Amino acid sequence: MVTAMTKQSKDKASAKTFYRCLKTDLFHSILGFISGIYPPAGIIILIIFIIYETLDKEKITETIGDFLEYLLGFVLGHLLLHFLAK
Ligand SMILES: [Ca+2]
Repeated sequence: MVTAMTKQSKDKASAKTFYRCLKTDLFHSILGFISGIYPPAGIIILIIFIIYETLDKEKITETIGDFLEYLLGFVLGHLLLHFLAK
């Protein structure tokens, strides 16, 4: 019973971490998306993002992932702009 409870709370904790990660991943992509749609704000967002990621003490692979999420959003935003301009 105790082990079952522990497993359950562990599952809850990992689910929480998963959703928190999903939220921040989405946030990075949204920042990139805004940057792709509106480059004048994008340059400011990018500078703040780089400073934030530099100060954010985490594994380099996490940081690279964050930049890839940002880049994905940027490309999607830019693509949208490209097709709307046609
Ligand atoms: Ca980060």
